[in-house]
Amino acid sequence: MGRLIVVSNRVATPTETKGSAGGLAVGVFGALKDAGGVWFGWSGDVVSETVANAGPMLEQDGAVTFATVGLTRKDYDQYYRGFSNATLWPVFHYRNDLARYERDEYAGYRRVNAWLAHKLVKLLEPDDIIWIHDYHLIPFAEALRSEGVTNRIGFFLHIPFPAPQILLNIPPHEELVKSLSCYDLLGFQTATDQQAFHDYVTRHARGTVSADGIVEAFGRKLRTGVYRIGVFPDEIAEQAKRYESRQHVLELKQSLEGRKLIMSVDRLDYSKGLVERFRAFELLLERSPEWRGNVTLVQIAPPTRSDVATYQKIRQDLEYEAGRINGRYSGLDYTPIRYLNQQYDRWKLMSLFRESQIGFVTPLHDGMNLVAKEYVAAQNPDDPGVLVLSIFAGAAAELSGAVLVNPHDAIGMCEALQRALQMPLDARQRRHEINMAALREDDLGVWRDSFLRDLRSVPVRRSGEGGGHK
Ligand code: GDG
Repeated sequence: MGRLIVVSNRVATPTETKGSAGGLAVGVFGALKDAGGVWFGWSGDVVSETVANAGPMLEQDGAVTFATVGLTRKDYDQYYRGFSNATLWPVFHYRNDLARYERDEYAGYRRVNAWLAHKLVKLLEPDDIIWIHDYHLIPFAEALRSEGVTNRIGFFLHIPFPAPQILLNIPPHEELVKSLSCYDLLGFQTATDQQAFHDYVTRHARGTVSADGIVEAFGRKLRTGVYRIGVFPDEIAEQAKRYESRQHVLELKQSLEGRKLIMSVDRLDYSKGLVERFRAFELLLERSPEWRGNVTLVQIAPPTRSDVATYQKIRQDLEYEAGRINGRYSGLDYTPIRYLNQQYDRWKLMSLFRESQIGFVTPLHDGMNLVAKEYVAAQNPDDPGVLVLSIFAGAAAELSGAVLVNPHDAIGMCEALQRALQMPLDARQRRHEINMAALREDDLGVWRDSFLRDLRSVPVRRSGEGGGHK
């Protein structure tokens, strides 16, 4: 079995993969350790051209090499802050209104992909299989192919793939899909995302899709599949329980003075539906006076991409909403929304989930949403909380024990909260069991192993088949 090469925009550090890192780092690192290989990507640093060109920096940890490069300011602005996060991210999350398109940023995006691919080529061996992650790296395989690489290359998209009519908003949409066709295997979070890609291929690229998911487009043949990313539920359950008697949990309990707790955790991102969520909570206090003073919403939202203008705006909007609602409903000893703009330790978060009666997860669009899965896994099976989940999270297709809501329907979300707050124990336990069974069936190991198994089974290209489009 050949080595595994993982490429993602950011690379976890060896320490992060061992501590309480999030799902992806743990899942991917497990596979790397088993097969041996390289994890390649951006270090997260913005550096001078000389330093960038000197990379990659190599760090060895057992059979795994961490290979990272720095980006110059221009590359960072065009590839990361520009085309990835101000064009692809909003459009793929159906927020064309927040997207911009600049030709030079797109050129920078392709240039950085080609440059990164060129750096990786030197580290490759003939039997390696290559697994590329996410929207920052769509043209990566095309760049590798044009350097003559014939290894098997797979791509997993962590975010939604938009319906064709939405994708058309990005002027070079055809080039992007053509680039995707250079992979051997394309993985999506849900059947809806896979279908959207197939629809583009058949309606806009004169391609074909066979019943078993083989796509022919732009003179290439590739396979597509659905691989639902998951968590390791039993590990989360164990850690959440272990942390429940720690100081921070006791302090929180004491400060709640017997009030019910609703927990939300998201990166501070406009796709997560935070403003809509706050307004639904406000409606609960407005329409159900009996809950005033008796329920608290804790929203943890660590800032991300804070140098992208749309992220500064969502931060302001949310601060305004939290202030307004708290101004309206606070008492001398009661603050309805505790809004925390900071990062917390992973296991601490899981133990807070375990203390709460509701996990309120309401993205407007989300590839999967791991928080929803973590919330379920962290519950005490003897007295589980209820997950109130948006129908627009990929996780909604699996977690049929959740109370599903449409985040655009404030009254509907408010009614779901009322229902969840009053749900009897037997109904909560039934829902929890259904959700836990789904998490165990499709855990993080299944996601990783099934993708890699399918990628390994793709017929290998003959040399000469590597370059460009036929
Ligand atoms: C993308 C897709 C897809 C959050 N705050 C803290 C913290 N987190 C952790 C959560 C969770 C992770 O970050 C967030 O994952 P999500 O899946 O919810 O969302 P994205 O970051 O948007 O991830 C998404 C995912 O990729 C995987 O494919 O599901 O749809 O958008 O694990 O717990 N972790 C710590 N402190 C925090 O304050 N330690």
